[in-house]
Amino acid sequence: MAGDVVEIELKDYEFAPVDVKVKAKNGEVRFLWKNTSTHAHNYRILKGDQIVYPGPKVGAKKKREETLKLAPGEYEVICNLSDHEERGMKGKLIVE
Ligand SMILES: [Cu+2]
Repeated sequence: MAGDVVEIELKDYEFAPVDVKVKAKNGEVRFLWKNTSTHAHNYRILKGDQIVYPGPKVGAKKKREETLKLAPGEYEVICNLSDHEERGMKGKLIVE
């Protein structure tokens, strides 16, 4: 993915894009989450059973921008609010 900021839309009930591949800069990745839906969502980053980033709630129609330290590798991402993961809010994050 080109650009300095990884932009991810939070929708009812999916991430767009679902899967993200990004090159870290100095071990960091800058994210911008845009919740365009009418429910709160989050973007929790997991490595196996470990929570790498808890993913604070992003309220309906709100944005959140944050820079995260992420080691290269493959991560799972979910929205862990309510039953959103089962509804389809999950994807992959690959950091190079
Ligand atoms: Cu959600």
